[in-house]
Amino acid sequence: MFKQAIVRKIGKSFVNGLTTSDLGTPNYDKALEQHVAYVKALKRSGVKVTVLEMDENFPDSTFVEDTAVLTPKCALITNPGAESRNGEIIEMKEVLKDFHDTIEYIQSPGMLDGGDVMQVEDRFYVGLSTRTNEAGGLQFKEIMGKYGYGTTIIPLKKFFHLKTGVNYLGDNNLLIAGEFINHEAFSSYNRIVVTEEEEYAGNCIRMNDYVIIPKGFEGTKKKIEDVGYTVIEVEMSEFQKQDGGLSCLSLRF
Ligand code: CIR
Repeated sequence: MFKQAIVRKIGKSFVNGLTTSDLGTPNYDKALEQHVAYVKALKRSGVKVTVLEMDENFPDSTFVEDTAVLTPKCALITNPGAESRNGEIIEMKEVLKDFHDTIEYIQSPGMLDGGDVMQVEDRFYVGLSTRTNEAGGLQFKEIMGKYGYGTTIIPLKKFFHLKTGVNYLGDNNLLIAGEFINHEAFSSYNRIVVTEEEEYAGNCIRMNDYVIIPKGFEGTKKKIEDVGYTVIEVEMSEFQKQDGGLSCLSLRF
């Protein structure tokens, strides 16, 4: 059961953030509206949402998920692999002190983005990507091992982050796309397969009684509903332009 979420408002510099997509420049006002609707969806799922102020110095800082991994036992501050984003952890460290007494850190040369970390009950899956290196993955494994969590490390082939292509919905159900569909690490789960055309919808979040999904992906929506979940759709177009998935916009705990 999630009780809290942390998000960060979008600054005007958001439109100049990092991206590899060729979907064009985001519209700032539209992104603001979409962010408000995202927060509303989180609240509907029953969590208290802490909204941090925007930080114009960090265009990508609305993607708070990359800066931390939260568990009931500890909060872990990551070491984001993109240089322009690394400073985002400075403030996040202070924010998380209000929520957690036990704070752990990934340290250089280890690099790790929260988007590469998926939790399934007491196991983590950590993707090695352009943002998360092996040293970061191994540090993560050692730290979480102290708290009784297992870690499986998964080198990525194409996906940007691990959770770009695989997300746990609970009840042994994994929403899964692309290179992960036949990956042996995930073979024991009930796999809800996302087609290539709808790949962006591979990143959804289970929030208490709901699954929050990006709007406009009817096939994936139906598959999730068929398994028995109630879906809340949110427009994500302006975040997609900046390579941002739905999970990246919040820390949930
Ligand atoms: C970046 O390149 O870091 C941002 N433009 C997007 C981050 C997306 N985060 C995520 O998928 N967890």
